[in-house]
Amino acid sequence: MSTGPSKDGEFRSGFVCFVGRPNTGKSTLTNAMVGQKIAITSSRPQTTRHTIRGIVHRDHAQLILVDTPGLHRPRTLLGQRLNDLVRDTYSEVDVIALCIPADEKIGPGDRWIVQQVKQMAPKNTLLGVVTKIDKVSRDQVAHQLVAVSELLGPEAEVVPVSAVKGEQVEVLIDVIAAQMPEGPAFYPDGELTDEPEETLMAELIREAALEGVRDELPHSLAVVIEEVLPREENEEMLDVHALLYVERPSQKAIVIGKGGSRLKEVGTAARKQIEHILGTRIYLHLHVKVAKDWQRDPKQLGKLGF
Ligand SMILES: Nc1nc2c(ncn2[C@@H]2O[C@H](COP(=O)(O)OP(=O)(O)OP(=O)(O)O)[C@@H](O)[C@H]2O)c(=O)[nH]1
Ligand SMILES: [Mg+2]
Repeated sequence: MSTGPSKDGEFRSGFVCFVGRPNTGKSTLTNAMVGQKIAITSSRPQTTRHTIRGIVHRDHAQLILVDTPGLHRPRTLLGQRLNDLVRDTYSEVDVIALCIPADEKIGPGDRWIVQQVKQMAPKNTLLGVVTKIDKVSRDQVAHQLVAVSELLGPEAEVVPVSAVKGEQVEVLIDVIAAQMPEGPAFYPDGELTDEPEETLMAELIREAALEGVRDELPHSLAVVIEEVLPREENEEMLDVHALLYVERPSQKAIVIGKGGSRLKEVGTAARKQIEHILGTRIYLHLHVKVAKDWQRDPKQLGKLGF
């Protein structure tokens, strides 16, 4: 039996899924709770494209966080597949945490998500999370707490957090832990995610490539790791070959930049992050390819893993 702050002294473990509109801070919060970057984030909506599991270890509990793509009315086949993916995860979790930023009015998008959650997962515990509280005044936070509480109904708890400032993150962990069933840990101590290394690498490259690009280009970007090979002359060092897919030749030009300058910056930024996570030095080879309208093409989506 574990000695922790839970009232009954029992170890608790389970799954919590973060849902919400795009750009509401789900992935940033996941990273803050795990204590390491396992999910990429950006100021562009729809950054996350697959469910990512992060693991939070405490004396009295283990939480498996499931970060999901932002939910929205789909415009492309990709959008539709992402929504389906989020709905599929409802059935696998104990708690569904709806993220709503403190600095944005509750809108039809949020109401639509609540309706979906209540319909698809009527038995799950629903929790409200007011994110980004560092962006507004205390009064505004209080106001948003009331609004979210009204949206979810009286039985749901609502917790305010700032993932960027680390405020209330531990409180949120305790609140979620208290709602988990008693049970043993699912993952060994120290394991922070079940993301394969290749996926992490591809995501960190995509994050670096998203930086500073505008309009529709973020949605058109996909990254695939083609090959990872140890260097012949130095086995400690890895050669990583990655392909960046875009949808149009004009986008290819933007990603590469004048004389390859942008792609070089992307490579440098991504390499540093990847080396930090893997603890290995790498040589990153980036190539850009056009896959016309891949977001709408079932065959291409399959090839890219959607
Ligand atoms: N000031 C502030 N900004 C935040 C906070 N949390 C997230 N952000 C910012 O909000 C933006 C979106 O964050 P993400 O974590 O990528 O949002 P998401 O909900 O995962 O987005 P999708 O994956 O697209 O659904 C980024 O620019 C973050 O830096 C916070 O606590 N405070
Ligand atoms: Mg995300």
